[in-house]
Amino acid sequence: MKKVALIMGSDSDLPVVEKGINVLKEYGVPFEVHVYSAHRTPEEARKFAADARENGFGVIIAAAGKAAHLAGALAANTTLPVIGIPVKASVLDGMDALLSTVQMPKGIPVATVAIDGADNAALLAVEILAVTDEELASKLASKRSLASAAVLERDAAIAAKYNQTI
Ligand code: RP5
Repeated sequence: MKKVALIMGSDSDLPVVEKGINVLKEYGVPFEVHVYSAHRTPEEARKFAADARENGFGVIIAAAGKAAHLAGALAANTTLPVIGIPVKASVLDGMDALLSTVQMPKGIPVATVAIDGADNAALLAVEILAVTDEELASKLASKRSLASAAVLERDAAIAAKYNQTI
C-alpha cells in the first residue's frame, strides 16, 4: 500500500497533526511524519515533495499555521494529491492559515480541510488510497455505518426523553 506523508511546518503543530496520525493508525495505513517548513527549511520541503512519489507515497498532508504556504509549496513540487490543514496558530484564529492554504492559483491544487481538521485530512487520504484498495474501501464503509448507527442511537435517546406522545 502507498504511504501517507504528514508534514507540519513546526513541531508546535503536532497536537493538531496527532488527530490525523490516530486516524491513519485506525485504518492501518502506513505513514511518515516530518517537520519541514516552506519558509524555514524550503529546500528540505521541496526535496521531500519532489521525491515523494518515488519514495512510495500516495498522498501528502501538510499542516501549517499563520502565512501557511507549506501545502502549496509541496504541491508545486509533486503531482501527488496534497491535502492542506490550516492550523489555528495566531491571533487571527486560523483564518490567516485557511486563506493562505485554500486560495491556490489555477493548476496547482491543494484540497483544503477545515481549520485544525486533521481527522478529515487523514480520512480523505484514506479515501484516496481506497480508490484502488478494496479492503480499505470496505473498512471505510463499515466505519461509516457504525458512525451512522451511533447517531441514530443518540437520536432515539433524545427523542425518547423530549418528544411527547399524544
Ligand atoms: C507556521 O508557523 C507553523 O506551521 C506553525 O503553525 C506556526 C508557528 O510556528 P512556531 O513559531 O511555533 O514554530 O509556520
